[in-house]
Amino acid sequence: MKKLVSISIAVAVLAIVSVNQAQATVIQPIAATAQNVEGGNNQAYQPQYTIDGSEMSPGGFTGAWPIDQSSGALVTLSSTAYNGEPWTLPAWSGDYSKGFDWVTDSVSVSTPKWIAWDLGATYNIGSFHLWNGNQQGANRMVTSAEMYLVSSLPAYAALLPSGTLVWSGSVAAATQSPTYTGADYSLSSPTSGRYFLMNVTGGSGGATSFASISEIRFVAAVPEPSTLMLLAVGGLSLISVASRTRK
Ligand SMILES: [Ca+2]
Repeated sequence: MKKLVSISIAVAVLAIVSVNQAQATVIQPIAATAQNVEGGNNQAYQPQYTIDGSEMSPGGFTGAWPIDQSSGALVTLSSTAYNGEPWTLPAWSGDYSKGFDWVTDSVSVSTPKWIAWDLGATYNIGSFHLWNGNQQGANRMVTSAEMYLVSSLPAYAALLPSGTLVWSGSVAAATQSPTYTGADYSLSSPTSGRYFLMNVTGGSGGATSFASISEIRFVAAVPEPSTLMLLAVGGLSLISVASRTRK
């Protein structure tokens, strides 16, 4: 009986530890492409600026971002120079080859406005965290979009590829302040895949303006806490039964 009690305690402790460690894994995509880029593929508005930590602070991208290593939570992300074009920043010294965000061509054109990301490996994705355009002005944000699971990273200017719709909805506006932290968006259900594509369906400037995205990260689905809790409860019940039997 003593052995059973020890095993039960071990199971319960393990389960409780697992619950505490079930933190989300944040995935930084390794590559991005887009259907179009403002200004006929302007190099300052390229899709890769949604995955490189550009426009993020404090102190710029340090490598530890966006996860707070002690708490496992997304840290506060913000613009180091919101509401300013990249070349107005001293850090960029007029280097037009560097930017902070992806900017679509006019949303009025009939071709789809998509941006796609390669996560580098297959993950079971539960949600994504998106920072809407935070520096291009109130009329340059995404207001609605769809997210698709696709089989590969499409080439620049390709038409909307076939894929599985995994999310669609409104996209919250950026605050255009240095404390802007973006927002979480949960997929309809956890989706295993490597390539995800966002089709922009609406912009804050209406049909004649552009829309922009500052940054994105994908978040892996975590094991159902209920399953782990059941394990823990099961273990504790065994302990309870065992101690009662001993009396
Ligand atoms: Ca960026």
